Amino acid sequence: MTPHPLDPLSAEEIRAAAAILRRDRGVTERWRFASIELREPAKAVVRDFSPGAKIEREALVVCWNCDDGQLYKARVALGAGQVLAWEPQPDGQPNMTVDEFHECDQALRADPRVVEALARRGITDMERVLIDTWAYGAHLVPEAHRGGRIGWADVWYRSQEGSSPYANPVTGLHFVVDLNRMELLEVEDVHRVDEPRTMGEYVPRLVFGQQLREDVRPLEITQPEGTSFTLEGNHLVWQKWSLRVGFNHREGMVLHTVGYDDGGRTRPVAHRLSFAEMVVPYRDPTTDHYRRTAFDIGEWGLGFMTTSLELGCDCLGEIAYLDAVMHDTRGEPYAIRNAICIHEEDNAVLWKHVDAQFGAEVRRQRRLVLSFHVTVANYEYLVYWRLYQDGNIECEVRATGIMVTTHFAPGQQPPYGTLVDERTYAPFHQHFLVARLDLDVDGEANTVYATESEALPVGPENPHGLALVQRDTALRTESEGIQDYDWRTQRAWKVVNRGAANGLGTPVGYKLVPGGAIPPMMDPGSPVLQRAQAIAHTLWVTPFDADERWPCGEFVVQSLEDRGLPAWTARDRSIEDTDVVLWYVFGIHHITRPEEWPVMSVDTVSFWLKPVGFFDRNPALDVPPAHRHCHPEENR
Ligand SMILES: [Cu+2]
Repeated sequence: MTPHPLDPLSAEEIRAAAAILRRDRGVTERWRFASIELREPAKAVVRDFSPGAKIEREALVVCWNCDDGQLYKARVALGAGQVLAWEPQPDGQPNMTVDEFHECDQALRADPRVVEALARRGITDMERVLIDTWAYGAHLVPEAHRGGRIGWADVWYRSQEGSSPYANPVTGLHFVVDLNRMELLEVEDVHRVDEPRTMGEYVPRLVFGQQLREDVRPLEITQPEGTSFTLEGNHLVWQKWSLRVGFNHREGMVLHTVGYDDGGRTRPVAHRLSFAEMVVPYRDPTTDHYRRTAFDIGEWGLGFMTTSLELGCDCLGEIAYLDAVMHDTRGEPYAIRNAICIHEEDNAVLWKHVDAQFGAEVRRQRRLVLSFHVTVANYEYLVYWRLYQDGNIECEVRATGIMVTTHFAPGQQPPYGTLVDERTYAPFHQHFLVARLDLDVDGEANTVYATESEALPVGPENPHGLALVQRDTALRTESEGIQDYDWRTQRAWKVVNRGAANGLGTPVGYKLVPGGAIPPMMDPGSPVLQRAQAIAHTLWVTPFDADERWPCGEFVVQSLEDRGLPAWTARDRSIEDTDVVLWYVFGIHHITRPEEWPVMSVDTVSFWLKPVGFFDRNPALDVPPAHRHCHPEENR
């Protein structure tokens, strides 16, 4: 079958991209492929594509030579078997890779200096040791190792077979590693704490004195006539919504060409929705944590970190799954089975009114959920995009997994975290997410407005002080597009097509309803903020540019400064009546709790995209009643 222009690269295409570079650019076994992904075609190509038509598929490849560290970006024409571009990136470090993570763990546990350091802590069973490698910010790489590809490592150990390594931090012991040579550079054995007696286990058989609840009866979801959506390849249609599902190593799942059928016409809402960066600064300056500033998307990649989903556990009901194809650093593809889950959910009531005379008219709310889960070492992120019958889109992220903890000596708890177990604290930290929202509201010519409420002062026109007006301010340039959340005015942002009016004569729009907005709370001089200036504001708006994808820069491993949003927007381009991209920054300000130990129940944040004058009235008037009782005889 000929692929759609937005279909992710197949295993054959990934293999071909690697082979062409090996053949034509001397990429040897001493190199690694950091990423191989589809080069998404221009919007016009997608718009004009007719099924079955022949298209030229291109791959974007990032690879590097481990001998000299030289990094290249390549563009490869897969059909023609040609390298179209081959550009050295002199001061960039590619993303961290799964292969390096595992090879580093292997190399370290085999190193006599590591064995000796652990033996000094009484740890001799190397099978129970887990070594997690983290990426550095450039300002923290030890002077002697500057310019290299350097990782630093945490050590954890399992107290018994099958137990949680994250229950037992080896406090004060870290390793500094050259990842290109896979060599241990430094053993940092800086401090040691007498082991407290903790309970960091969550697997039932290991939780002391645990008895599982016995009053939980089965809850089954059945759809006897099947689902109400169709999935053909990556094309999904559900009720009035249609879209294409994409996936890549860095953003994980991507939603393309999201449209809503309105009277037989598919009206575009969004060209592309995804997560473009995640920044997780730990707010603890002590020796075990001061380097902990994860860029989980730019460093590790949501796609590479995606885990397979299990029916009845991760998703309940009638499920359609999509697999994802990723690759290792030799350019060899592999599949992540059931990477994306697509299913319908009942979500209580959609709308209702009880008429005193004729009774209740009620509709159940149904939503279509597209989700994927990632595991980044100790933490998981669960991503849900939900489409609703009334034109709403909800984006929800759940954080779960195991918090990083540290032991401390009696009476000396640092103030940068919460006590969660005996002489054990979980450092405060933040999870900043940057959603990239390429909205096309009834076409590409869109303008973003800040929309705010203002209470008017008491006066002759407003004697009771009740008057409230809504102020819409067009954001005309990128500098005006840099916006912060404002609780006092209930600020939100509308993406408006000034050239398309609804039946009421007002321009059509979609509103970004902010949720989970958090301030960076960082000194402007903080090196972390320099690397991630994108998180300093709630919203950025840029004119679409296919090369502007990564808000903190393309290469964030060992970065010094943010080469993404602050650099692009410094040009202060016009963002009026143009193809705009919104970058929405939200997340979790994680003040840790004892209840989140030894495993953390999901912490949930979300934001919404809601039609605002996109339709002339409630578009969900036509949702049928679920049951005869929801719809009195008189109203039929
Ligand atoms: Cu957290």
